[in-house]
Amino acid sequence: MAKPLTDQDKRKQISVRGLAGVENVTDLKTNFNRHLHFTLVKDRNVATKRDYYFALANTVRDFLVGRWIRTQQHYYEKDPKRVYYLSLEFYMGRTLQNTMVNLALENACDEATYQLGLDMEELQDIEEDAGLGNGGLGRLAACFLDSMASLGLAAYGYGIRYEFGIFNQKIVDGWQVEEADDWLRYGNPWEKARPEYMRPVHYYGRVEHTAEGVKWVDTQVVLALPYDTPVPGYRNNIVNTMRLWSAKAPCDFNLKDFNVGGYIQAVLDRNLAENISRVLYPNDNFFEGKELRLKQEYFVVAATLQDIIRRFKASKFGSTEFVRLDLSTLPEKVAIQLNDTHPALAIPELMRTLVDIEKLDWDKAWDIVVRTCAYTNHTVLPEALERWPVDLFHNLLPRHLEIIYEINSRHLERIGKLYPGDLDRLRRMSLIEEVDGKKINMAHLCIVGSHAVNGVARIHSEIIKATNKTNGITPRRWLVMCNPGLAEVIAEENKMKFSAYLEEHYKVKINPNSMFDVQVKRIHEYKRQLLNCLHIITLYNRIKKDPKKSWTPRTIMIGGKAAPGYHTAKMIIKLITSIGDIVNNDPVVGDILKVIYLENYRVTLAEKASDLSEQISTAGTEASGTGNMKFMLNGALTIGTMDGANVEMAEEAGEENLFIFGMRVADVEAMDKIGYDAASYYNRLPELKQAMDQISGGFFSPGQPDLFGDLVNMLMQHDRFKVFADYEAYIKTQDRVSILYKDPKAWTKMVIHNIAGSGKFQRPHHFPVCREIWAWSQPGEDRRPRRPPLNLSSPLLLL
Ligand code: D6G
Repeated sequence: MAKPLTDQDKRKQISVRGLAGVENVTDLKTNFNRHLHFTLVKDRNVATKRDYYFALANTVRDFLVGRWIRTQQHYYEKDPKRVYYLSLEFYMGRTLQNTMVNLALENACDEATYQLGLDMEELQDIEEDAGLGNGGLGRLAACFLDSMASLGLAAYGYGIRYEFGIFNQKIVDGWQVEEADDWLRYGNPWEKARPEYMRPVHYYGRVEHTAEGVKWVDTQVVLALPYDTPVPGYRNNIVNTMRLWSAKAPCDFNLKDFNVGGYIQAVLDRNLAENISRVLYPNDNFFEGKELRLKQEYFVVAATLQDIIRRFKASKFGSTEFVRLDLSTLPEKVAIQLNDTHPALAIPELMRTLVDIEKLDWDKAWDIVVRTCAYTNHTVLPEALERWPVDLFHNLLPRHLEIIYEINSRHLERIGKLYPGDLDRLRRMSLIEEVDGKKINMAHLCIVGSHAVNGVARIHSEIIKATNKTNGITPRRWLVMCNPGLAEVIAEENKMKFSAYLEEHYKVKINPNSMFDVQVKRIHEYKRQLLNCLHIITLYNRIKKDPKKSWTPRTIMIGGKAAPGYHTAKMIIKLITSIGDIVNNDPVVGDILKVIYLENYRVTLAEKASDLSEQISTAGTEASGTGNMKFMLNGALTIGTMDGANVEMAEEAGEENLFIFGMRVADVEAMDKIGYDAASYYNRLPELKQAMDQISGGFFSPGQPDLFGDLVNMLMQHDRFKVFADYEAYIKTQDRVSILYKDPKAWTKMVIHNIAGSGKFQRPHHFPVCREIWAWSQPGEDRRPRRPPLNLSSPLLLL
């Protein structure tokens, strides 16, 4: 009889076929040890887990380098149209595993680390998330970069290299406490600084109209230093670039008026300039009109446009020395996509470049700008729309203000001709608003300055009457990486793993057979975590009344960050944790119901398991959502309103395979006309009344009975998002969910319909492999014939 295989024998049978052929595990080990020795300067006696992570990251990175260089050379040779995705946020999360997946290196690295006596998963866990985003908008930017590389598009992500990303959330006594996200503390093995591409960015100063044209003078200069991060496509040899700018004070910063004693202060003041890229504003769907934020928005735009034009001029039509001087073909070679209005200054900045520096006449320049730029709208919430006070602009960007005024006057002239005498229309469509002082409406600027405007889900596009581009997600990160067991429909396995994780990190015992009911997203009134709270309390009260009934056990998990200045959102977190304290410690309830707050929810924590996904925003408020798609793809069923991409999910999977409830957009609009009366629901629905009375009476905050007074007041008096109006339908639908969960066959059938229907949201659907880019199997080997050096330095913009 054959000897049974040992675990080690089994592991040796693992296919280690990588992108470049069968990867040599021995070589990987050699390279790992080489990096530990030469890059980290450690031996195995003193190396820490973090050193091993860095050694592995560097070993994997080596596989990117050749492909990265070659891809960029290829773009210069072929001169394709380039796509520039400008975004103030790129929520990348971790990079190591994604790189291994896209390069087909995962099995080989797993084997190599195993043979080195290390646990690859443990090493992966050491990597800090690159949390340079708040939520969906930033993660969408990251997913798009992956997808564009996978499609073989010559695409670039341009943004800011924030030294501090989204804060880390600690829950202390049930309250959110913020901690700075010092993600670069140990260094970032994935980025490469490119000081040779540094660009000046100007602020303040004044405008001179001279015979030779307009000059912006007496400005303060901050340098933008680029850091490049490789963006590999899925097994296609393409490696694109994400270029993030970091602020550097120039050497002479504040030293022009040098005097004795001023030197030390001037050096200390360099921090002021460098603060521009210090920290990500932690707001989601909320506009905070701070000067530093406007500086950030201009910073990324000014540096990026100089880089785009430099590259445009240096790109060649096959010859070695060609330099483009004529910018009229820019729209044929350059597409600039604005991720929300945050980089809207690209429009006046490109005008300034073309008119003031390149000396094009206004009309020609405007035609180029409009044909180059396109704008994605992400929200209809009025508090999220950027409206910059004219005074602030006048001080910081005086020339841009003039340009915006000129754009506006031509725009209004056109509208005036189209609709003679319609003054109200002129007021509505103007780029300058005059409520509470003069403000620039950045969405209007984007619409006027773009050839395409899109919303991010069909329903959203209908609301804003723009062309539609429904959001999508990258299945590599959101399926392959999060849920490898799915293919065999091993949801249980994931739940066991997640239970163990929760036990370890949250010190709560989870019943893995319970339904995992999850709502993870930013905490915001429109997303209605409060509706979820009311369901939890209702369930709790029902269980207390009849504990012996055969309940469907649930573990309800809520997670997400609240903007530090958003009081109501922080109170919502405190309410959830307070409900959890009562429910989780009630012996009558036992493990029928548990409520867990998932602390510090972020990209990495999103890559876990669930049964039920809560997408319960008021219809008409969630532009799209992408969390909804990720859950669908991973085998969770959705309970949701007809909002955002839920509408299209229901269409793809069949409405009967989602738990859709509540008001439609038309119902919400109709209710707005007659007025929403919270008290009528409170008086009519006894379970709602009981829940509200418990919150307001201090049942969940025994020491402080009026702790939630503001929340109660808001829900009863001025709830913009009409929580009570959907309460009854929500509870009834949750009851249907509980019943179905008891029938695993029927549940699984619905799950399969959902997974099968999720394809529409996956980007891309196919993976063209770029055969012209040589796939090097070994780092450092350049088997391609050398090409003549490119003249990249000549056409710099001198400002
Ligand atoms: C990335 C990859 C590197 C390339 C550099 C500059 O760092 O190979 O040389 O970008 O590319 P361009 O900015 O000139 O396109």
